[in-house]
Amino acid sequence: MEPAGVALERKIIDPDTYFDHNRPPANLQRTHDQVASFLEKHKASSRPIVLVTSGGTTVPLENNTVRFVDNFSAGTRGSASAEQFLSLGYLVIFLYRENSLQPFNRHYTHNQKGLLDYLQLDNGNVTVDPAYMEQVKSDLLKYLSSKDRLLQVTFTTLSDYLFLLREISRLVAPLGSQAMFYLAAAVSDFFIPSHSMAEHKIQSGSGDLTLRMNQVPKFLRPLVKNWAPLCFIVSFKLETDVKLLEPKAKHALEKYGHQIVVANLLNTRKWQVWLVTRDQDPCVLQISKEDLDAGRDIEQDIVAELARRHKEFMSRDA
Ligand code: PAZ
Repeated sequence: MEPAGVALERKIIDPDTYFDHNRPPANLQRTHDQVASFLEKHKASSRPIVLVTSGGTTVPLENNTVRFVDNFSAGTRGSASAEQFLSLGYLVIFLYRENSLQPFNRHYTHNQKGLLDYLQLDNGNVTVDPAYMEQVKSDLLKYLSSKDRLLQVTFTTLSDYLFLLREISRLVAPLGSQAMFYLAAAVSDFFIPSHSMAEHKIQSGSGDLTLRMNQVPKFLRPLVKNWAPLCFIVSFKLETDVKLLEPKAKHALEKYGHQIVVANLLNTRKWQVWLVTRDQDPCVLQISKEDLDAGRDIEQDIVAELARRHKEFMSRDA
């Protein structure tokens, strides 16, 4: 049965034509230049590189956007993973939803405590509260020692994300197996094309609102086949029904031909994931409740395992 108020139209839009009919984001050219100079700066380093995508996408309901459809993703997975990749020596391009969590800073911008809660006034000088000194020092050291290898790029809407993903993929693609794509962003499956959208704020005077949304083209296909065919590509699959998780992850691998799907469930994603490949049984990674409560991130294990597999992938190519 269709969800109330939402009419699903079975019309698949070709990924290639998507870009002809939607507006590019204002930061597209700037991002191109920043990524190109980041790659140039680190050209001689021979470090592996990863593009981490993070956070949810918004889907506007009006061209002059007042309202939009969004999703739950806070960017925890992506930002924690970016930190782990940096600690393993990777160059990281972090493509994240504006105002979602960022590597290192995420520890000071979450709901329970903000930056000011870590500070105190000491005879008119601002200092770190001694209770948090060790933590702040450790986060600051990690940040300072890796920020040169981190490039952050923001998106807000689904369309921004897709344009930026294509642009960055094409720039990174020449690095071949040395580059990993870690596609943790929660990208909307449905959208309203610009030409079918209301131009101005939808008025409430005419009663209930019925939305007709198109299916977002599957961009993993052109990414794997055309934009970055030689790179190591890790996609993510989120479900709420455990029965669907493995079959859908396997189906994606068969259909797109990339290397790994990280599968997770909405309610257990912070402590359990499955790494799914085409020809092996899924590998379960999980951490205990005690570790989770003590602040350990499962991303440490996910990234360590993926980096190991990426190394094997690179060595096959050597
Ligand atoms: O951002 P977050 O830490 O709250 O959630 C992470 C996640 C569940 C969005 C990610 O692990 C994921 O599964 N991304 C892909 C979602 C999907 O399009 O199926």
